[in-house]
Amino acid sequence: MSKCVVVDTTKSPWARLRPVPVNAVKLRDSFWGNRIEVLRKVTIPTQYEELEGTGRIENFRKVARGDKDIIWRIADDSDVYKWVEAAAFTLAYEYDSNIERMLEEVVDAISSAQDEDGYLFTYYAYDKRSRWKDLIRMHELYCAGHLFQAAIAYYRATGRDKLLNTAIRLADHIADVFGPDGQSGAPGHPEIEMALVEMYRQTGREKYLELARFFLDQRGKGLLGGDIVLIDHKPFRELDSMVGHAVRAIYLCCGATDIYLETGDESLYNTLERLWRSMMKRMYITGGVGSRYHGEAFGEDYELPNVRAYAETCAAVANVMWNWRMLMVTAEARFTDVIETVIYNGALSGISLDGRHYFYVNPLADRGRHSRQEWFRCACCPPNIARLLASLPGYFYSTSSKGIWIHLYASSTSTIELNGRIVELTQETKYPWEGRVKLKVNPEKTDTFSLFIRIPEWCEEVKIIVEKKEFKRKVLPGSYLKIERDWHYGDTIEVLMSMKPTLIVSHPHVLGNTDRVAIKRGPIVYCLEHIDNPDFDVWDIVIPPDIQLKEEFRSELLNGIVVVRGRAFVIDSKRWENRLYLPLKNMPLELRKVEFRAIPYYAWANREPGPMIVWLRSIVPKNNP
Ligand code: FUB
Ligand code: ZN
Repeated sequence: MSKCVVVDTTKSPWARLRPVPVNAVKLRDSFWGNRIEVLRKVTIPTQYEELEGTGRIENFRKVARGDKDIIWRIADDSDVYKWVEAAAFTLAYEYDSNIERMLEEVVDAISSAQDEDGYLFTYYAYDKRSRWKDLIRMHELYCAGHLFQAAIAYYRATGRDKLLNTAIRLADHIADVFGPDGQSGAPGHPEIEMALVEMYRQTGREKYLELARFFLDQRGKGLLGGDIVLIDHKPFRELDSMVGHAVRAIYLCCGATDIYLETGDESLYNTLERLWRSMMKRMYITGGVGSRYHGEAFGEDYELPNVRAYAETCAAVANVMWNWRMLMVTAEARFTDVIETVIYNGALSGISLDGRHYFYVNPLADRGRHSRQEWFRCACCPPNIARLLASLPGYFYSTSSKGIWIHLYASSTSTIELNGRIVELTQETKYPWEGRVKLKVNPEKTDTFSLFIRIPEWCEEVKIIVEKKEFKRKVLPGSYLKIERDWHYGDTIEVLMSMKPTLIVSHPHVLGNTDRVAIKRGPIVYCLEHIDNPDFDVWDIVIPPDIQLKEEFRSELLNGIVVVRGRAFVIDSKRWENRLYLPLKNMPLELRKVEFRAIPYYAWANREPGPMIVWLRSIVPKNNP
């Protein structure tokens, strides 16, 4: 099997880090290991059934047969492509004949629908005159991008080039249509930019990189109506804040980062840095982004409503993809911190524990009406979270000429190629429930290199023991600690990260979180759900700031979680009776004492419906003037 990497920066001149393939990392833990098992056994097959059941795969076959009774939806092809990408990574990770069979069927269906000139988009299969005309609304270029990514993943996973040849024919067709000597225009929904760069990496054809750059530079000229939601109000390099449709904006940044990785265009990187800093003021504690329902868009700085949080699952997935690319450029841990936050919280909440129900939007407070669905009419999120989970093993490590970079923690065995030699690296840990990680380094033969160990930003105290001796250098949270030495077969390192429940407060301008705290333990954000706290309304809770939080691992609950418990108060909202407002002097002051239990946010809505809340009212400290 070839090296099934997610983003191939192996030869990218401006990449500090190189990828480690998905199939080089074997997760043996009960957190991600189980998730990937459920993905293989449940998610991939049930999504396949949905794609068949809703006619999305059949659409391709109908086009091949000349059957005009197809379903007209502008993004349906992309759902199939994202599923192919997810299934391909799943297959690369662990062989499964069922998945291989499904994949082959779907690949045949897709390829059979391609026109002689390379065009492929079922919506316009019979309407040649409309092709490439409505770039604002139509998803032709977006779907093409997803096809490219699917084809590359399938090729890297299986070595089979059928879909890659289909992708090449489509990419060539698009390159014939668009460009400085052809049609102008930019995709209403970015995606193709990063996919074209990956096509360039896969095939070596420079015209794909040029085309990606062309599409990026077409924005801001009013070709998409100058619409801010479509990020067409300014040229990319002049953007100073993250605005517009969140998935579109972040995919665009992924493409721009990919172009930077290949070209070193500083003006792009400066913009990306500005946009990333802006996004850090527009991101939920869960790593969710795109807070507005209207336009599925970013809000202003600190505009982060909790009940009406949009925070689409696709935007969380995109957030991981962009931060990964920024990490490849810089090797800076601030990007990995975001990745970790998103994968354990705002993205993971998008899929149920049973692997077959999904959230499209991810609120941070709810009255019990929001529930995961088996599918959606616009079904972008299910296959998107599937492709992220399927490729996750490829996010654990990177290499550079200096050594191996450890980004994420989970019990695992990995085989990593470093400067032409093999290093086997194992992790033993109960992460994310415990902060102790034991690393074993097994180089093929004794070798000098560095291990770059990520110390998460949430970790206030850390101790590192290398071969039973404490490592004395100062270790900063939110950084990579470099340990350079001669590594011998069997050398061990222990990373002891203190992990305790912590109360977090927001920037005061996040108005919805005024005088509220959230509970975080390690990378995991917590919430209160009614089912664990049946004696009171969880929206009524009041947390004393000096609360003693207790933690307890419960193997039988929600596939095994650490529950955080504590004693707090509740303010009785029933005392407002039917009124919305009360004079302050009439506000009920007597607070009832309660014991509460909090669970990880990602695991909410997996049992019976009921109110849920992340940001908990807290008592304002008394020492104010
Ligand atoms: O338009 C395709 C997808 O549907 C977008 O990426 C999502 O935000 C949803 O609008
Ligand atoms: Zn989505």
